Amino acid sequence: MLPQKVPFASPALRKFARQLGVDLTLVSGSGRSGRIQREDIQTFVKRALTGDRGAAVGARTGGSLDLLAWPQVDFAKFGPTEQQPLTKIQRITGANLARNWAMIPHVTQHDEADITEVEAFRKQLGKENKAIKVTPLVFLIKAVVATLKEFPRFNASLNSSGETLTLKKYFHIGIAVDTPDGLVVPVLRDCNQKGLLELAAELATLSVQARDKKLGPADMSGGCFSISSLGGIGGTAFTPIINAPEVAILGVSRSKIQAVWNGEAFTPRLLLPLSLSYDHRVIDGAAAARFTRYLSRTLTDLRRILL
Ligand code: CAO
Repeated sequence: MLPQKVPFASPALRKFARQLGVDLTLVSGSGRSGRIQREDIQTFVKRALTGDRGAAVGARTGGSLDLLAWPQVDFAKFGPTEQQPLTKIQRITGANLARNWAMIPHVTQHDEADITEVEAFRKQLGKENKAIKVTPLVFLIKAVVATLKEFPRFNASLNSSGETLTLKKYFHIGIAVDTPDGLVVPVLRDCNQKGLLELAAELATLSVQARDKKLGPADMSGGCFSISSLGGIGGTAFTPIINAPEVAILGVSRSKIQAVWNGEAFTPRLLLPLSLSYDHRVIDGAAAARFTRYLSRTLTDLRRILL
């Protein structure tokens, strides 16, 4: 086999290509002496996203999706329209989501946690600490860390050849934040070493920074596992897309009081819906069900975090 040509590209562009999962040997450079420009990578990704044959999203693993071309429709023929360009964040996030959805075999495990007692504790904390808003998400972060300790395979990354798993001994949790310009995922570091109030304060700071466009790449790198909470908005369940190279992500929907049979009578309990998407190459269904069961028990009885 002929050795692959090594393309000319600056270190910044190589990093950009790595983040998007683009194999530079497949990109034709339009610069001087075939040097690769940022636009060349963007065009390559666009072609891959629109299903252009030859632009292979799965190129790294040697496969091509070989999809049909994206439908070209003149919508104006059917009624009035307006063009709205995507923001830079939406374009970058979109390319990442498309790669992750196409390359990772996703399965979503749904479960729920009884957070009746946690909610009472949260309300109490809120009264005692008026300066800091403590939302259910902070309890989830602590419960997720305790669950990751119990199930280390969920705190891992698969290498690009799909042959080796890197297990992480640190607990950095990415939090999906909705901003007017699109979705970003800043990372809360060393969540195992921080208390609820410290995490609540950091989460508030990161959310404001995200919405003010003050986050840099360093704030969004190094995550082990992500949480996407739509609980403040509503809904009962959804399928979050894994944030590669992580191997799982937890989606959280809105908690609701429901009648639960306790063996003798129906009692009103506050139940929180959980949706765990996992990479089925790394995690089996049984392990995912055990993970969400453990997480649920931990949320119901937070003393388990001390174990
Ligand atoms: N059930 C019920 N209520 C919930 C809840 C849940 N699971 N989660 C949050 N809430 C409540 C909060 O307690 C808060 O109530 P009060 O205003 O009465 O105090 C309210 O909903 C709003 O919470 P919040 O959204 O401001 O705070 P948060 O800590 O839950 O979330 C953040 C912070 C940054 C994650 C969130 O603002 C956000 O951006 N979420 C969207 C993430 C997203 O888009 N994910 C989708 C990714 S896939 O496209």
